[in-house]
Amino acid sequence: MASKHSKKSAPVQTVKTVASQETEVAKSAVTTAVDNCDCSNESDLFKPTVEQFKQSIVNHLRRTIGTSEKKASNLAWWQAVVYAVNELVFERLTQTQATHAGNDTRAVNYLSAEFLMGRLTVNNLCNLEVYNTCKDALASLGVDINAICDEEPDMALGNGGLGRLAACYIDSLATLKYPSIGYGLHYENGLFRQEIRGGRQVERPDSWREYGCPWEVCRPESVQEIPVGGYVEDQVAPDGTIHKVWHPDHIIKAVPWDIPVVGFRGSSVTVLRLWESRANEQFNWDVFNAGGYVDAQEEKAASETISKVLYPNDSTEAGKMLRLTQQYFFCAASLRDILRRYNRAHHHDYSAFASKIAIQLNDTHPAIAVAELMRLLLDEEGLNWDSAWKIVTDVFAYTNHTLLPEALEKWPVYLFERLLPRHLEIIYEINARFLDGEVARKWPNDNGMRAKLSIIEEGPCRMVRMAHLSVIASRRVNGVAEIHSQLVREQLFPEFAQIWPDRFCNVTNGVTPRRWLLACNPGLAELYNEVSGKDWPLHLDSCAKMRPFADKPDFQKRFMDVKYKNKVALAAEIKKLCGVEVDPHAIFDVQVKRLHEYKRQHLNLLYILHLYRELLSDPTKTIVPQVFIFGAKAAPAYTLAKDIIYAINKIGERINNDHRIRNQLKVVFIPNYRVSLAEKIIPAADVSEQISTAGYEASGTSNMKFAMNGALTLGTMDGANIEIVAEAGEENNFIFGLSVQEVQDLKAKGYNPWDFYNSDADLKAVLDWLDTDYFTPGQPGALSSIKRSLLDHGDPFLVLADFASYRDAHKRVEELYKDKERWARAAIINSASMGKFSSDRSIEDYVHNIWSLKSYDVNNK
Ligand code: 26W
Repeated sequence: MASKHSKKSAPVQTVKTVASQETEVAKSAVTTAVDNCDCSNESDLFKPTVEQFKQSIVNHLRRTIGTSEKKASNLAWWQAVVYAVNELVFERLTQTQATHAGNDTRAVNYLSAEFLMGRLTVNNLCNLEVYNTCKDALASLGVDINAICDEEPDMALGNGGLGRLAACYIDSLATLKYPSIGYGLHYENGLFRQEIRGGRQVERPDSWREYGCPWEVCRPESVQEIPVGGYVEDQVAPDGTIHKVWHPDHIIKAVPWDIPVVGFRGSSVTVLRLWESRANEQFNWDVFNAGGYVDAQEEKAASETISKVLYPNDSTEAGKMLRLTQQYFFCAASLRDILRRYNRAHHHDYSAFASKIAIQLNDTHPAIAVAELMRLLLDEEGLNWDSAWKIVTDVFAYTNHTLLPEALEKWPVYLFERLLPRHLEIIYEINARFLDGEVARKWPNDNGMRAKLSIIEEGPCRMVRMAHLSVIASRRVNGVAEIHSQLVREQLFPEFAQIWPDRFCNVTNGVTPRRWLLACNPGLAELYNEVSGKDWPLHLDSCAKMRPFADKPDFQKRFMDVKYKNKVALAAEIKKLCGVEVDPHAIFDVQVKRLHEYKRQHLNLLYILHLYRELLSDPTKTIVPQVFIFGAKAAPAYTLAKDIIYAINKIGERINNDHRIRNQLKVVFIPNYRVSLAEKIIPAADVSEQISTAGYEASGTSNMKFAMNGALTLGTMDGANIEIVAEAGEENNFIFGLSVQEVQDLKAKGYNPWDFYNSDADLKAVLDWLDTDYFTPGQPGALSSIKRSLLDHGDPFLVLADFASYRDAHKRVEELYKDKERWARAAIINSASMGKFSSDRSIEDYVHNIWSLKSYDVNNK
């Protein structure tokens, strides 16, 4: 791959030409909201003219990629555009880093095993306010910007909510000009690509950088060496003190790849640094010389396996050595990088460390960083325990993203013994001091309490509880929505909250309005430009200015026209991807998210069966036409989740081809749901299905994206749904089902799903239908596992208990949709009420309650 900064390519001129910029914008035939932000003169960022941008693209096409305008494929055009954009981004990156270095700033280091970035081109063009410039430049070359942007593979380096949240937070950190860096893993294969064959999910590898990723830049000067395995030796010093010396049996090379993320209007650039594992050639050389050529190659392969693939589980812990190695590998590399930068200014004087550095643990996946920082400070920097522990407990903070017991990470002690013997010793010491200190003081001689709070879970296979390690080492522990944070404090960690009441707090999640409104829904963004002014992507609260328009018929029409156009575009996409014809006048009812029993896609499916049955029982019956749209990946080993995908596809097939129901009902499963698809689906949704069992969805973030884009929420009182309807009004949404308290009471009392099955004839009929071969001709029982889970296996997520209430809520949806004005009004109010859910607000909460950062205007000199 050619270098990013080809010396031969003429850089675009760094002269500000606001006037010529405006002329170019005026020339544009179609002006969208994205286009419009090009001509803002809010920032002092350099913006090229159309001619300059065109020159830059052509130069890169010819001189960086080595092709010509005539021969270039869409992929080549896309790469050339990225190189042209990168000239602007790198300029700003240099300015950002100079500003931060000059001020010896305090920074947050966001450690996350996942960053679900999606595509970057439109987002970066938009944030730099050169989307229109680029579009016109390409048009003058006879190239359609949409076609080439569609060439970009998604960076799917995450499973779902937690990974996408990290990506939104990087965007907000850059936009709000906070010194920050994201650290993660440079997976060669991101989340699997999903194909649907015969209705079933098939996982294919996702090689997102097979042909190179032009956004990333390798930084060989910051390579780190990471030790693993081996044993610990106790060395007695002449003064009698014992020094721990770790003799690792492997060294792995950590190679950093940087992806610069530019904030809105180029405010600042935050780097995402992803570590790739490589064999340490120097180390292998000895084996090689000793005649072990093949052994050396094997060792090379093993080292390079570490960053090969993202684990596709989003709730069950794999318990695999490789996953623990991944976690340790990226944390160790990141901490060395942090220490190296700190020491450049502070020369191994650690007294200012905690005032300069905050480290955020995105769930427990990076929790091993706690032990690794202790080890670096004790063994390599020579600090004593108390000083090192003080630093550690001052810098770390931990975000919990799930209460599911099977998702709480525990690692077998024997894995630690083999991989991280010194870290295990440190964890034992942290644990002993905690149990003999805080725990003994609060609950003297209480062995039950010691066992309960210990980092080590005793049993036939002793385990390290990563959540306990995280809580003990962190100055703040936060949940991701009010209700979730309350459950974290009261039910997950009640004793820890008794010891440290001030440690627990809430930061409700948010999403970036730049990607999830401005870039993905230009039609609606244009309306916001009109009513709220062009700064709304920076101050989402100002969208409330749209609320008074909710009652105005002509505005309602414009709002719903935007929605309709988005639905037409999605209908075309559905035709292309699923071969199914859907009517854009129908209700687009959407459930897109990972497939999990607690998210209850099967509750949705039971309602669809109910509706289908109603239509079949009365062939003259007319309903509001409805399209049920699903998108979901299942963890490859999660059999029931995969069966639910199969059921959606088979039931959809039968319904979509049943002429008796006169196209009033359609069911589509869009394969390979990912960020770039979400950007097309969400703006076209009428109804947002957020139907988790109350108490199980920590927050949800698509619920915010849907509401922002004018969908009405059909949901339970769970996660951030509660806060969303508090902002937008319960009367403008469809709330149903048991509350968190009611779920817990019912479970405590003893829930029996058969009671619901036996007392609701409609529910019984749809469940029994699953045992027939109606949807899987010749294969009776092919869908029975769903019924079995709901009856024989006790329906752990109370699907049957919520069915009737869900069915009623759907009827309310249908009723309201018939009243075009009232629907439009509710849609507008939802969209206009989402100010709170900008990730900028979340980041400000982190900054004020956890990180204590200052923002810096980037000096453009
Ligand atoms: C150990 C395997 C594993 C992998 C990932 C367990 C758990 C996870 C994540 C914590 C799952 C996840 O993405 N959680 C989601 O985080 C979002 C961002 O905070 C929330 O909005 C979702 O409610 C939560 O399910």
